[in-house]
Amino acid sequence: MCGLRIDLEDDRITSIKGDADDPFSKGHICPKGVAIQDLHDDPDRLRQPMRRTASGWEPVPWDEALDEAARGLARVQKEHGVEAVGAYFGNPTVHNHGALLFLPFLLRTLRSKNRFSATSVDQLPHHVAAFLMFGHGFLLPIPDLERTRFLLVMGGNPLASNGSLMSAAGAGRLIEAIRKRGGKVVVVDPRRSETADAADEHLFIRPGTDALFLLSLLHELFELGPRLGPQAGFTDGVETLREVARGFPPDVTAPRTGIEAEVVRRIARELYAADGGVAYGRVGTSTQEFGGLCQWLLTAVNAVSGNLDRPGGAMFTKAAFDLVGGPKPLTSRAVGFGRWKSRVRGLPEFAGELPVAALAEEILTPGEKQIRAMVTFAGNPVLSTPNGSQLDRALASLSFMVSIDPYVNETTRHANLILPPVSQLERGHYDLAFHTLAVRNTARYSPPLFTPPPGARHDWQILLELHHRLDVLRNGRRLKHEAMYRVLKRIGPEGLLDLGLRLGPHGAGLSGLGRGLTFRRLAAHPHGVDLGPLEPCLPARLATKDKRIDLAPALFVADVARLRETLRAEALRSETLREAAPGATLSLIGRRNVRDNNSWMHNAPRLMRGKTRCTLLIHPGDAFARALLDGDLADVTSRVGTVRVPVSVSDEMMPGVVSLPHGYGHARPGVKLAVATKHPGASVNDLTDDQALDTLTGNTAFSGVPVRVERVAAP
Ligand SMILES: Nc1nc2c(c(=O)[nH]1)N[C@H]1C(S)=C(S)[C@@H](COP(=O)(O)OP(=O)(O)OC[C@H]3O[C@@H](n4cnc5c(=O)[nH]c(N)nc54)[C@H](O)[C@@H]3O)O[C@H]1N2
Ligand SMILES: Nc1nc2c(c(=O)[nH]1)N[C@H]1C(S)=C(S)[C@@H](COP(=O)(O)OP(=O)(O)OC[C@H]3O[C@@H](n4cnc5c(=O)[nH]c(N)nc54)[C@H](O)[C@@H]3O)O[C@H]1N2
Ligand SMILES: [Mo]
Repeated sequence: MCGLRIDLEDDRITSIKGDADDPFSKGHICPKGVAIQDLHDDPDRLRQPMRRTASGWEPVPWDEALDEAARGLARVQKEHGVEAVGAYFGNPTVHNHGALLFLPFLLRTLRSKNRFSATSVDQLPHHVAAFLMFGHGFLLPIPDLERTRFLLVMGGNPLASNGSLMSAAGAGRLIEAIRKRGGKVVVVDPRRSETADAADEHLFIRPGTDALFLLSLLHELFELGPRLGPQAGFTDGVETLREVARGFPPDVTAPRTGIEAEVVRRIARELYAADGGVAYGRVGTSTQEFGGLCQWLLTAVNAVSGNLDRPGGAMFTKAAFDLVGGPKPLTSRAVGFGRWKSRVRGLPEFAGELPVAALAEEILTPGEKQIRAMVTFAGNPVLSTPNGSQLDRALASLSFMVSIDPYVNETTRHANLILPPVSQLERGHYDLAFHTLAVRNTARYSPPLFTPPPGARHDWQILLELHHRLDVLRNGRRLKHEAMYRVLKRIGPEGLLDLGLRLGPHGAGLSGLGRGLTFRRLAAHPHGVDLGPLEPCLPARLATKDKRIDLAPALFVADVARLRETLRAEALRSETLREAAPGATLSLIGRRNVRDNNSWMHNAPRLMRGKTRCTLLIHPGDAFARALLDGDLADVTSRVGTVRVPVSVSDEMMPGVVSLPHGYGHARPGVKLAVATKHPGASVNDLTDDQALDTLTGNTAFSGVPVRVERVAAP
């Protein structure tokens, strides 16, 4: 989302800077933006399809590779049924408009219900809450960062992440601006993060207890008197919500959360009194045992304090390409929840996907509909999903696997075929997803910087070709399909982008006669166009059938009983989490650093200079109790495994809580990442538990894994 200004001499990049004329990012850039050139130049980046053989990888011509991939998948489906092929798509899919627009075609021809993505190790609870309350998984309320006067951040570290589900550029600058205009920023986090350091106030909270804190906040807001404003006329469930919150006064929750009752009351009063305030919760409040409840309650807090759909509060975007209200097939997949369940554990589907925590068992457990082949697209689930070692073993047992990815990494090393797309600088870029989640309405199309080498394929072309070949293998050549395929092949993602922009809320219409946006008009503004601040839009924008908001969806209200159990002294953890490793008295959480990007940019030399970042942060008291000094090696053990990492002793951690970043663990055999394997680190997901879930939504609970930490004696 940050505009880049890239200077070239001939075909050589001489500098990459933040684009000062970009209306969204205004010159901001982070180290990953500069490192984009390392990706393009990376000698380890695959430039042609590769086939795994007994004697190593060999290059394959494109047509042969695509035929072989389609035949392999079709064969498994013919022998074992459509569900025998599973699919996983990872995070970079949403940073790639070609992939987002063409992946649905492949998924539709695969016809398998065994679809998984990074959503269920990330923001699934946000989607479920938005779906149940507003009628569409993508109607996500976004903090109006530019105008708010009170920002409560829970489980997010925008100074490292640049803001997530509130895409911002230079989150530090925006947070500083809140304080400069007399506003206040409070961060609730088991770690005093970079964002906490930049805030007015930081409160430690025990991992996984945010829903209790939020219920107490609601309890206090109801004491102050709910204030729905214009929404009162189209909002249901306020009284039910009041009843639910009644059971959680701050005095009852304080001993569990670690946040004193008096502080909760004060925060409620401050939010209530602010002229535009917002409670915002991200990864830390969604990748936990009560992630669904957290996302519901965050929105409830904003609604009851009068801050939903109000400037300075939690608002909805009006993106130029509208993923919610636009025409099919340009809108996001049809949403629905729990229409089918995973085979082994019975976990619910959302928007056509199953929780990825169930992927390994779906491969490893014999039976009808067992997954025997996989397609992975832009994902590295071996490092990014819980109990990654188990998934590693599962992938090794498949009879066929195709990965669409530029690298041979921890996941793709198991593929029979790797189909690599062109580099990030060889394709155009429009932020289909992130414009929809941004703190300001803007639009920008960045043209490709370099022409791809002859014969290279874009992600969308690979997806379209696989779709077409599978379709032909299954159905033979059909005129209607053939015609569609030819049109798509010709217009590509830029053609679909043009349609979406024309038909969007700022569009010129199909005729193009209006003054609004078309692809050409947008492309004529390479810095991007400003479409203004977030604007109130309810009830018109609601996607519920009755155009009403449900503040107390029955599924969430019922799930509160599960939360209540955690208030009992003897049931501090759920059944699954309680069978921890013996002596596991510390609680493990994750973290992000501005120089990392999940698991896959560790091969960029620019990002890997300096000290190792894969360290276990531990409070001085907890270190003392284990005779650990800064820099010592420790073994960290959970129910599912042990990793060995250096410790960093720091009072930025809450006592009893330790933190390890995700995305490391590159020492696995066969990984072809020359730089990353020199800084391998350990994978936190060899500790996180595939059985620890938010059982309501199916999202993985990364936060609060019980672990034992022991010093490794010097040899
Ligand atoms: N413990 C713990 N685990 C976590 C998290 C956490 O906070 N803690 N965070 C979770 C979150 S939020 C997420 S989103 C997931 C991410 O999980 P994943 O999406 O599975 O993992 P990434 O590390 O993003 O891997 C991206 C892959 O895409 C490839 N790639 C990059 N660009 C492109 C492209 O343009 N086209 C194609 N075809 N491939 C490309 C890379 O080579 C890499 O293999 O991790 C999750 N895992
Ligand atoms: N530099 C960089 N930027 C990124 C990414 C990256 O890998 N690197 N990944 C991108 C992706 S895919 C995503 S989804 C976003 C995520 O964006 P953020 O949500 O901002 O991600 P984190 O920095 O992981 O922040 C999570 C915070 O939650 C805290 N936390 C952990 N457990 C709990 C808990 O139980 N309760 C509370 N209240 N807090 C808790 C952690 O200490 C941490 O400070 O970032 C995106 N941006
Ligand atoms: Mo993510």
